[in-house]
Amino acid sequence: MIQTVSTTPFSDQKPGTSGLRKKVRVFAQPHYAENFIQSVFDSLDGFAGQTLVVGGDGRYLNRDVIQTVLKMAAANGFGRVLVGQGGILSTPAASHLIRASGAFGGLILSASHNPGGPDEDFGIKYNIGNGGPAPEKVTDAIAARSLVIDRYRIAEAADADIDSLGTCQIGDMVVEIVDPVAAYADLMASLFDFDAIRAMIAGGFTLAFDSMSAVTGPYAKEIFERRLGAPAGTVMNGTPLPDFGHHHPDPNLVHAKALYERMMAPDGPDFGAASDGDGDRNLIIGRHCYVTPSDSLAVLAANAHLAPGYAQGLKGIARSMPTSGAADRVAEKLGIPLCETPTGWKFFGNLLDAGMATICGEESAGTGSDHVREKDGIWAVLLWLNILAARKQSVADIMTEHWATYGRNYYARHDYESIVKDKADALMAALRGRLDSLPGTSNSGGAIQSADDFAYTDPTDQSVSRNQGVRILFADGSRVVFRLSGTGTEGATLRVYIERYVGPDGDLRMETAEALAPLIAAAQELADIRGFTGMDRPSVIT
Ligand code: VG1
Ligand code: CO
Repeated sequence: MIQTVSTTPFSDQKPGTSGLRKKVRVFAQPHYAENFIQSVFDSLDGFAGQTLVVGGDGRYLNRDVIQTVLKMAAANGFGRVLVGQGGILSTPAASHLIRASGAFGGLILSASHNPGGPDEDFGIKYNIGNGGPAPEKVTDAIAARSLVIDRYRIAEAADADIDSLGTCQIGDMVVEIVDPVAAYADLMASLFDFDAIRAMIAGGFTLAFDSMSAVTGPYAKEIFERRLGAPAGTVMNGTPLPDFGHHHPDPNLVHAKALYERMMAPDGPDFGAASDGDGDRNLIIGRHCYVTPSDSLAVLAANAHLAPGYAQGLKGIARSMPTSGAADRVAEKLGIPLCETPTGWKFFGNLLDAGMATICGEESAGTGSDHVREKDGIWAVLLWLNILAARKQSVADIMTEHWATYGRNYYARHDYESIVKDKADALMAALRGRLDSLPGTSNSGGAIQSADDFAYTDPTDQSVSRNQGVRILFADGSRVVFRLSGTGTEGATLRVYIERYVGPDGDLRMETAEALAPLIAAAQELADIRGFTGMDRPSVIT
């Protein structure tokens, strides 16, 4: 029995950088999730009888919303839904499943690196048939629909058993519960030299992987412990919990501090890594050697040919605008194109589909390739391990050699969290108002060469995205970038990205904070962060 339920619109359902993210209490309002899901379906064409993929990172509400999605998908005419067993699918595994099954698209239930639990965050993201996040034309259509929606369709049916592999029916629609890990692990085995990594581990190489009580636990145990032979216990916090054990599943030096301290200990492991709530981000730390995400992208691109899946070389590299230029120097040396996109993985999909890039990355600890259409935390860790096994060097030695070859992009991101939204908007408006007058002036950071608000034209479909972040470029190649986060659920977060390049002959051994001090002062002078926000220092530095 299909019910058509009358509803009224919510005014706050415009997807952000990566889907719709809200507090659980917002999502738990009557009709809230249903309105959004129906707005997604109403924005799509031609899915009757087709396959939809559904899964999430296991956070609070995941199981409930999966049942809602199943009943609404049946009522809206999908032919089949594939669900990860237990409702679990990491974001990259969902991307792979969409591609491998020829699905029409997928709904990924996650607020990614945001905390979970009854008082924390939930999210829903729609991915298209290439396995990647819906592009802006689709998310804009969803947002527009959400503002006028007046009904949704839902099947009256019992909850499906999502914990047992196998199939069941809701009306005419087949629900298939699939193993969330196996196909993904097979894909990884097809890209990397598992024998070499296994031999390295058997030879005494030690690693630690922190799943942060989020979705990668089952994937990491299968891949690192079972298939690659790392000892039990290599994977820490390996059981997905609805509240991530009260931790913030963001793999940075603040929230993955325990791993960092272990890696800096005298007898720490050779290699440490962590992933985020939904498994698309990665943190890489060698023994006594933290690798910034922007540097990690550059090292992975420079060495990818050492892994079987990339032996034929890269077609191109893509990075988001705020990500450091370290990858640009690798692209230059390899003689391949470098694309600069706005923040968010949805901008990489077209480039990957068109064969214009093989590897992509963001400064926010996301790296991935054309094997799926999402960033992929475990993939990045495996590529690092493959490179370490092939080069037989430590992470620290690889970084030293990399900087000696390409120079070093000193880099940091300063986040100012929980700012009152109006004040954050006023800060950005003031900055934008001064863009024309800044070039030719000087401040603590040096002489400003140019200043703009980043706009991007997609080279494959010519779609234009404006207002993607204010860039202040200095004459010596240094930069300061300002933008507001599009993934938060409370107030506003100002992100300030600071970068300074030092060539191979320069001082490559500075502390990052010291190398960036003049630019950090310049950011304060340019944006009057203290004046607008009342904050003396950032909440998080990555
Ligand atoms: C942040 C990051 C961005 C990333 C996005 C989704 O967006 O800066 O690089 O793609 O999160 O990552 P924003 O708008 O808050 O800066 V995830 O792992 O939370 O899906
Ligand atoms: Co994520």
